[in-house]
Amino acid sequence: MTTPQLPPHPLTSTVVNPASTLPTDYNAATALLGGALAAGWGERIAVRTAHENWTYARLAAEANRAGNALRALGVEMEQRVALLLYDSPEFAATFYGAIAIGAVPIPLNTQLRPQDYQYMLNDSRARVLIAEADLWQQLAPLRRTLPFLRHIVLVHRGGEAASAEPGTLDLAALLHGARAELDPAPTTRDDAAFWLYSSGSTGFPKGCVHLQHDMHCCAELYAKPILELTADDITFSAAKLFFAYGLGNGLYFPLSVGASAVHFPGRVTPDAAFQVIAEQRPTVFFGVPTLYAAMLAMPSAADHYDTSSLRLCVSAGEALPADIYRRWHERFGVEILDGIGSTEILHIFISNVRGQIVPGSSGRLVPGYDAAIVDEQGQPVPRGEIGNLLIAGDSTCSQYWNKHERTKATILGQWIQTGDKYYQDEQGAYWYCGRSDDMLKVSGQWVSPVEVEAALISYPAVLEAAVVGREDADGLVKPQAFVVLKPGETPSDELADALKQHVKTTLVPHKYPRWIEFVAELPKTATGKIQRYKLREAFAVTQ
Ligand code: 3UK
Repeated sequence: MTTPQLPPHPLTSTVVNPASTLPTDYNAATALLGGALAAGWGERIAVRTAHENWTYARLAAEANRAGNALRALGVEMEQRVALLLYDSPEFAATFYGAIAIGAVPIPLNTQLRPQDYQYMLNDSRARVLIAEADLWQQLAPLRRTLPFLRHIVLVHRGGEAASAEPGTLDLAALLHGARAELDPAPTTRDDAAFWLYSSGSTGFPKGCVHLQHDMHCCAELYAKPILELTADDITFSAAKLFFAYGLGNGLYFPLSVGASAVHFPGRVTPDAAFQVIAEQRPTVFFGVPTLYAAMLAMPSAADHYDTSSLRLCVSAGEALPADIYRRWHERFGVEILDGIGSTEILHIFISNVRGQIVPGSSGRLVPGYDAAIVDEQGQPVPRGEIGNLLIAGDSTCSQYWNKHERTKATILGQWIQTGDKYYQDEQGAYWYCGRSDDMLKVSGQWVSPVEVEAALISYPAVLEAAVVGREDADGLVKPQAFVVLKPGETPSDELADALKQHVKTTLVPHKYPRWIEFVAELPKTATGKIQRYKLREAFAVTQ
């Protein structure tokens, strides 16, 4: 890969840096929760679930208890605390409690495999893992391979015996025994606050180190001006809190304006989404294109469920096809704002705005961020031409933990390479044109073709496999596999089904190839590298 030259940083008057107005001594947890109490929001509801409501006062007290409990376990400033939790008030309390003592929470995706957790726990050297008791079950056999972990703290839901797990502690008991007042750690606005892991095309996930000021930037630049979020709002995010997208939607956005967040611990199926909307009456709903398409596919949803509380919807994770936008608007009378964000930049930096939506586009630059579209040499391309999208903005992570080369290849001074191909039209809207790597976004989540190919090849009948993206009837990208069988093996629909099942169980379900085509051979370079672009062209599939 050639490293592009830095484009000149366009220091326009629209560029504001919210972090520069923060005091040097700054702690994101005390700023947000202490700030909420100082603003007189103590009795407002911060987090709603089907079973309970937590006020801001309760959340602040529980976060302090969590911070004190972690300190009592020996956790010090800068040490990592991994969270393997469902969306819940406990997630909020432990996330902010860890930040308050200067420790660094790392929310982990609850849908991964044991070996993924093993990597992230050892890469981060987390001292404490706070986990759902049912999720810990699958990790417990790996306990001996996690040398940095000193304590495992479990959240028992649904009345399992809290003492059932030897060698673990119980979060409820720890919180119960801890003081509700806390001396916050003397962090600065540029200290690490939390990490989020982001997966790549090859190699291991990368820990994006986010700083104390980053959440403040996203709330000031995006949530307040673009979403026009106020204390009257109730947010509901289908994307979970462990995703960068969900963390803003369901935690620090609502809390930064005195609003409420609905936390739903389960899988957000189209049915569940409608039910939560009808029961909890959120005003802003955050989804991904696949979910909007699936909700639209439920024939009489608009008649069965009351969606009248919604004033705004948001889509991110992958491009929202114009057709889905239009059908949703027609059916439910609410706009969907499509915007592009990333784990590295923490939240959305290019977005549509209310009343000026350009369906099918990602919208315009969020004021406070800068964008440049450059060629392979790093030179800006003329307006209307496709190039690599670079973004400058103060919510960008400081580094990938322990991955110096990857950090240097991605973060170029003020600019970060998004890995996305974009063009900007004459009116200023940005249009997504695919990735510059072979990565796919499926249901808003990463799929590495290399990983799916490896899973296919691990099936006895398979000799070789290549995976590319292909659009389904809704214009949403799903994996398609081209498979070469071993001599003597015969293609069949049953074998195709077996291969799909095999990928679903070897990897996580959303990664399985929706179409399997058996071929005699794969196009390759002289050095044996699969030419995925030829497969995309030959079979008229798009990224
Ligand atoms: C793609 C989009 C077209 C694009 C995310 C915070 O998705 C988020 O973070 P990830 O790190 O992925 C980032 C990549 O996903 N992408 C995201 N949104 C769009 N492509 N249109 C979109 N609207 O390739 C980007 O580089 O998982 C993180 C907040 C919002 C988010 N979507």
